[in-house]
Amino acid sequence: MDFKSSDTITGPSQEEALPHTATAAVKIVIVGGFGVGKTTMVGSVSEIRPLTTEETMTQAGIGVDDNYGSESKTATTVAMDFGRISLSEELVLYLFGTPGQERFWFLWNGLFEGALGAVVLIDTRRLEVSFDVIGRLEERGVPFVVAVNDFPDAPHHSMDTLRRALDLDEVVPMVKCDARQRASSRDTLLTLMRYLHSLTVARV
Ligand SMILES: Nc1nc2c(ncn2[C@@H]2O[C@H](COP(=O)(O)OP(=O)(O)OP(=O)(O)O)[C@@H](O)[C@H]2O)c(=O)[nH]1
Ligand SMILES: [Mg+2]
Repeated sequence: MDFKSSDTITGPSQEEALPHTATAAVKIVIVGGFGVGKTTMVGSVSEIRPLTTEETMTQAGIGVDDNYGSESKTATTVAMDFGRISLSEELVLYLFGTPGQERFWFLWNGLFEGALGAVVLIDTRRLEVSFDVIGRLEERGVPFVVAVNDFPDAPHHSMDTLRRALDLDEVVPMVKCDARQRASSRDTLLTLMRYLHSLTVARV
């Protein structure tokens, strides 16, 4: 069989190669209900071209899938998002975004496997879609931070009100976040890493 040079699998580009100084790799999951911005966050913050598994939302999903915001949203994640970010020369985070549509939630357990922590994205217009996600993380003992996405027509609530509505423990960090902005997504991940560190220190 002929093997054309164009078929050759090439390695990662210079920017995409893992820094040789990296000594610690951590798996983080980005979770939340349908359309809260998980794929957007992985894409905005990843230093490698993110892997996405988005499929077009069609009329076949009517009555089955959540179609909130479907006027502007045309695709939904059907398996996972994957990206990578180096937070320092030594520390690399591997990011896994979960699918938001309920019929793909069975994939969550696999995606949570081995995760050190999670970012829960919430949309204040639809807090109820976050309850299941938070419940599952608590069940599995995966520590998480809550990032409140600022959607244009979303009602404004204080962090205290949101904390009560979500029944969050007072130690769980809450931050505002614009998943479209790299700096904001990065700050959210730094908050998570600081929180994970504080939990480790508290345990010693
Ligand atoms: N205003 C605002 N819009 C956002 C933000 N994050 C995401 N969006 C928009 O919200 C829409 C949905 O974002 P996605 O990233 O596809 O959401 P998702 O959570 O991956 O959706 P599913 O995979 O279908 O559950 C997109 O049009 C984004 O541009 C944010 O922080 N602020
Ligand atoms: Mg998605």
